[in-house]
Amino acid sequence: MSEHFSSTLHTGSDHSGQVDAVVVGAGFAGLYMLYKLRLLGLRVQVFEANADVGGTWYANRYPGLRCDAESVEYSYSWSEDLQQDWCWSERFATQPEILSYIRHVAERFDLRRHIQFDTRVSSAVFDEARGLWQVRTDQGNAISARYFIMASGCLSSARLPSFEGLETFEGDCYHTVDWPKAGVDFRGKRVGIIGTGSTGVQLIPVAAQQAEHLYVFQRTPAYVVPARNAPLEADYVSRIKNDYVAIRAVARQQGLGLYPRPTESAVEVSPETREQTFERQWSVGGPQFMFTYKDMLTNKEANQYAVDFLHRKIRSIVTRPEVADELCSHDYPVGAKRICVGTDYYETYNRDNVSLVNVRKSPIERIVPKGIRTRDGDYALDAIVFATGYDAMTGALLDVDIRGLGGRRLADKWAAGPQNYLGVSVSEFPNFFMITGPGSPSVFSNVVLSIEQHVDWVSDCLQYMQEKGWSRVAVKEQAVLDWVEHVNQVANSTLIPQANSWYVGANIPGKPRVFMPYVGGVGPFRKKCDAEAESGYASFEFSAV
Ligand code: N01
Repeated sequence: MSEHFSSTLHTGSDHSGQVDAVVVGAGFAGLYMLYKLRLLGLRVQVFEANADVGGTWYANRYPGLRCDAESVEYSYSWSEDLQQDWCWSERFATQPEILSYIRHVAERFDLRRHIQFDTRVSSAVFDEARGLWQVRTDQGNAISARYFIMASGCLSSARLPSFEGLETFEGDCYHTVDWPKAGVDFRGKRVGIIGTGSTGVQLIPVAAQQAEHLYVFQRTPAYVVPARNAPLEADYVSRIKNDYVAIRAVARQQGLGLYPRPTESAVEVSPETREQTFERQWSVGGPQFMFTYKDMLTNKEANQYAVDFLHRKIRSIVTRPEVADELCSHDYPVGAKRICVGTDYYETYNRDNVSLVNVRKSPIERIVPKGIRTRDGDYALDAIVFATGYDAMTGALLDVDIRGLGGRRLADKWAAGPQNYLGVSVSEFPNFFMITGPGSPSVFSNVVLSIEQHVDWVSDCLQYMQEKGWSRVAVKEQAVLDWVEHVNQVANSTLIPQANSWYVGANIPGKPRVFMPYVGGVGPFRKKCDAEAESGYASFEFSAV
């Protein structure tokens, strides 16, 4: 269908407050979902909690933020004109560049008029008699919709650990997920950053250049590979653009939807070859370090070779041996927490104005008016930055009070973990869809590619229903049970569940420890979704009411 719309298309809710679909979120997922629903001729209302499009790329503005997937891949593929016209300037795009891309898409495809900003959906309750979702927002909207679609992102619900005494701190506090639009000036300040995941790793080198003194409060060392970011050369871009359709087609069948699967095993090559190959990947930079050998995430020995290589690198960069030791992780396989991609991360610890505080050895006891108190002493600070991550994958979904058949709350149904089918559908929750929900490749892939796959699947399903004259769809319980078992089996055949990561909800006290993303690869996942559609959606029940 054409990318441009005729004037007969619907623009949002009518006067009775009813639409065909409510979509939550106007990031990569919500915008494409909106676009596809409009192609089906549906009336769509999107609610977005932020003041503009962009989702997590709108909220996160901390200095140093850039994508850790290559720009030419981390972008929409559904419009050939768009991918030909847009020019990424760097290998790994900065947050402002990604945000301007998303804004461009919203304008180019005239999507804003369907979106109500500064509006958080508070509840969605399925009215069984009418077969409609009753959706309410914090701005007083009450709207009914045939379909309710959560496109709220996997990493959008911020997590602030409950540090005692936080309210007594006399300096400034920031969470990286809610960074002031005007920016922050750390010049002349003593700054503490808590957290060394992907976010902390990007922020720390930049903050160190400004702060009078930077204290990094590290509980678990990350494995960090250099980004080796650089401007994109015109020849490279034109080669990609000439071949974009084919490149995207290949990516859709690959493991993460990004890099070709390696074929060699780390345990079958000689130590010299292994070292040279790791060295080559290190000099290329970027997260494909994890794609050096095919068994790095499945074989302990293979993984340990990679860990040993990274430890050697840390020790060769960090000049103070005792600091280098603290930066080496020993308690989880590399890749079992998402590998971090940084610029001058380890080099930053050679600066005189940077101190690493090991809060595993000496835990943070409380925040005090003048700074942070650990078991071994106080750190005087003017500002504290929390780079403490997200209630990932389920956080944003359960922030909304979603109730299905019999008034059952999604939060109760998922008390033991996010049971669903293909990461998209939950039994007893008719006409409810999630984009890149738990149980799908989502965060364990090029998430833009996975978003497109899920959105296409949902819109194909709705088109199928239109053709059949059906208006209600619900997944069967057995399909959910089988899928959850499969997701776990695949995860358990790897080393990935072995870390206390947000993949398993370990960063949230009380969250059930369940492995959430699907790690079987985007290609196999797509095949399963396609097979479901080709079977006439055999795992689903349809009806006219
Ligand atoms: O969050 P995290 P993140 N006391 O949960 C520490 C994506 N992302 O925002 O590991 C002390 O990974 C915690 O320590 P520990 C990417 O997918 C992408 O960094 O729990 N420390 C950890 O070090 C990424 O994986 C980009 O022991 C505490 C840190 O806080 C995901 O977002 C950029 C603590 C949290 O790390 C999440 O990354 C940024 C406490 N009480 C993020 N509580 C791109 O480049 C927590 N920590 C695209």
